[in-house]
Amino acid sequence: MSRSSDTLPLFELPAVQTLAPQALLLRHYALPYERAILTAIDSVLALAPLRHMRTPRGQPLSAAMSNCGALGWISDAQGYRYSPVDPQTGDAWPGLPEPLLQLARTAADAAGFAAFEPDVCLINRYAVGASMGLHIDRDERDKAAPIVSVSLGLPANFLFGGARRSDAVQRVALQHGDVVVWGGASRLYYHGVARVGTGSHALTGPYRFNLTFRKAA
Ligand code: MD3
Ligand code: FE
Repeated sequence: MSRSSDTLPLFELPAVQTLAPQALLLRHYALPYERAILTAIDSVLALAPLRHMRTPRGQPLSAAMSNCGALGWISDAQGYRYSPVDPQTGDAWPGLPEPLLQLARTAADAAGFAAFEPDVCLINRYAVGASMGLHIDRDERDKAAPIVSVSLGLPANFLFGGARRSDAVQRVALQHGDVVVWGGASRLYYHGVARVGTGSHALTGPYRFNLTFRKAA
């Protein structure tokens, strides 16, 4: 059967890309669940609104954040840490919605990390122009558990370095529905997000959302 080159691309990015040993990009993995995920995010944000946390030095973070799960990541004058309560309301963080939990477990499993049980989902919302500087996620007790990230809405260039701040950085375009599982050595690599470019997404408007599922306790 002949294949029409008007309608089909000659090359497609492979569905699974290895960014580093044990760092797997699952392209569009979350697409079938996009509406369920965004509905779950809305339900969380109704109880724990997005806010710009401040660094210990008092600078507001560029991305607005919230959390769901038994713990949530927070930053204030006291430092970076996980807290069982939302400091803004004094209440426990909203529970991790089942569709999000299932997505995180399934993606981790597909990347070779069986029995991933996250207790945190950090929600980052980037407006156009927002970014995240190079950093390492080191506030979690269990560094052997992977981190699962889900990108939604506007695309962004993800910056992925190495174990040292001076290591070369690769740029990876993360698109709506992309899931990345970060395990092994890559779990402790420097990473960040370049400024989000102008645009509007059909489901999220002028925003990029990123969910990171973590095992913090
Ligand atoms: C690689 N978020 O919340 S997700 C963060 O797009 C964070 O919002 C970015 O970095 C974002 O801490 C990047 C991809 C990601 C998340 C955690 C990682 C990559 C990672 C931890 C270790 C190595
Ligand atoms: Fe990070």
